[in-house]
Amino acid sequence: MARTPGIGHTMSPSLLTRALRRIALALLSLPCATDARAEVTNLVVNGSFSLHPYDYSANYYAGSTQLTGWTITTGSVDIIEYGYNGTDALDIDGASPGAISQEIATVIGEEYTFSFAYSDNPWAGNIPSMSATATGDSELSTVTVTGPGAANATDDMRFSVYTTTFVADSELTTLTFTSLSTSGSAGVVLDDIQLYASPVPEPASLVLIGLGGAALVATRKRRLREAA
Ligand SMILES: [Ca+2]
Ligand SMILES: [Ca+2]
Repeated sequence: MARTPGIGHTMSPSLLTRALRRIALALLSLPCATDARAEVTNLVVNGSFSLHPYDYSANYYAGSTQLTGWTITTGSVDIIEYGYNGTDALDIDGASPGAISQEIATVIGEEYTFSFAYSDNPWAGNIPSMSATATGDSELSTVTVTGPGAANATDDMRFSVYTTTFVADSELTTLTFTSLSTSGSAGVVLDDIQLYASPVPEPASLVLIGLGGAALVATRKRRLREAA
């Protein structure tokens, strides 16, 4: 029966150890390999709308400071209980079409991943839409999303997730969500807004770092044995 060639048949253990050690040292010398993981924090305050006054019958109007983290810039918004993550999500049409924004500290030249979940208010009689923009010194990202219309229900909200990346060009980036409804009180429903520094290290890189680290330990142990 033919033997399946393995690593041990093609490379001596000491050569393998040296090769792994070189990979480990190269990976460990990359400044972003560990720093990026430490920075994977959602920079958006109250992106899941769990911090609100818990008054489901209220509409929050432009100028209100009741929606923690967010500025209501036009019209009004309200919270509904059919969220993507947790109970709560934002209806961008409160008693009338509204808009919200949040300013976030960013690092010029750094890439960010921006994402959010969206559906629409199941009582909407039309198919509402909303724009989402990220703006620094220039417009970094803009998209128009449209709810599923009559396809969804309170027990089946049919959320979609939009994700994009951009490179910050200012120390402050503003995320803005604006209803494109012309009237009405049932609009796009928004939840789970995230902005975080990217890229996240690939799992394969982490495995290699682990493998390289193991090789370093093995080398040190062998040296100790040889010295004894
Ligand atoms: Ca939520
Ligand atoms: Ca509403």
